[in-house]
Amino acid sequence: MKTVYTCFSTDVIHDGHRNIIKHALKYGRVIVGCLSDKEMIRCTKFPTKTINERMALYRSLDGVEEVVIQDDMLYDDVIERLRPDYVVHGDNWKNGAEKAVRDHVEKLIASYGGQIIDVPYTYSETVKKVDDRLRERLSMPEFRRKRLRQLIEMVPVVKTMEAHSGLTGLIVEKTVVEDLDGRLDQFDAMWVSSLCDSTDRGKPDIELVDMTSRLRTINDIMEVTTKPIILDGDTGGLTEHFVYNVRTLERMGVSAVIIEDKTGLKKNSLFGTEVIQSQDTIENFSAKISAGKKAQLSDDFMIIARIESLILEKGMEDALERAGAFTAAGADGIMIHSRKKEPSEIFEFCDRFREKDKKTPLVVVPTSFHQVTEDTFASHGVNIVIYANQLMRAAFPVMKQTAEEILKAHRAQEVDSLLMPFGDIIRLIDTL
Ligand code: SPV
Ligand code: MG
Repeated sequence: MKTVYTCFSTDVIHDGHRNIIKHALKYGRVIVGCLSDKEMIRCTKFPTKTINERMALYRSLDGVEEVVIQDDMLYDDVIERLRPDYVVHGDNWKNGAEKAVRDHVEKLIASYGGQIIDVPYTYSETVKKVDDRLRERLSMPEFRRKRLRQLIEMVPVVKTMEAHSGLTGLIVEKTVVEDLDGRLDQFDAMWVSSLCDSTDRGKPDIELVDMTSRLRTINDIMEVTTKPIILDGDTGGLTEHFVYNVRTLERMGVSAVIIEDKTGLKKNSLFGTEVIQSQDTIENFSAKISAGKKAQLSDDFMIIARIESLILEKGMEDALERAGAFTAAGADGIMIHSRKKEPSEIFEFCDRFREKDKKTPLVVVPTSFHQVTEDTFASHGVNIVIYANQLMRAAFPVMKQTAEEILKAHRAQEVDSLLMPFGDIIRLIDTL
């Protein structure tokens, strides 16, 4: 009897999947692969069911003999293990993002005489409705809020990109790339930066843009995305205000707020000691964290403590002491910041923190030490990497140059090659 293999990466079974199984059964015994969480996420499908629930779902389908875990979106692991005679897939993978995967699989199985069967993709109203409903569900507060904690467990590093508007939110939501081997990748979460949110309004990053305005930015982003949001909460403000804001953020479906242990008029950390910045005491800041945790209603929301000791040149011991104290006060994660180009103090902090604490999530913002890759951070125990301002900094120079060129030429033709064709912008924007 021949072996037929098909890989599923879905939480919901619809006619399209049943059709695949029906075709597969014509060729032999059917084994279904269940794509692992981390690979499903890289393929832009965030699982709303656990891997065990997905496997049970696939097992319950008529005609399925066995369900196995597929841990590589390129099929290397399962093909080596099972050497299927046939790999069955919807023919939509002949084009678009999955084409490289198909080419790779075809080459692998051809080496021992295996074959691909492309089944016509089921483009039906019900299939579309199931997909749309899943997406809508993911955008609901209760799903979005818990997604950050889930990601921390599921992926090696939560890749987080700043978004400061609906448009930049869409870019973070929808940008997918293929690496040299054809593996897809995408961002996991969004950072709503105080620096970018202020800059977008032409204002300095000194807590001048108030929470009401920040909430409007978050809402704009939420209306068009599903990925989890980490808010840059500056100092958290007065504890009496912070507790209200925690509840508001939770209710909206924000996953985490990061507050920094500074006090008084906040200045952006990248100024370091060039401007006057004062650090809060361990006692005060711990009390703020505890009050926030007490106010919180769900188990999903995270309050992450950001330590500014390295920025303010207070030393490694101070940073580590604060990390221990803030974790004891209830912080769900620690963000350590540095503005040095050289990453050794960040690595030392992470390594020494991890000697004592294996679990509490660690967050870094590599703006200055941008040469470090996510893998290297992960090897030092980092869980979340935030690219805090790159989209804003990318747009600004091009906008300025465009304005200058039009002024000089007294027409717009000269700048056209700098610009995205309008059709591409329109395609980025979803129509309901
Ligand atoms: C921000 O993005 O606003 C931050 C990170 O707080 S930093 O600008 O590096 O201080
Ligand atoms: Mg900030």
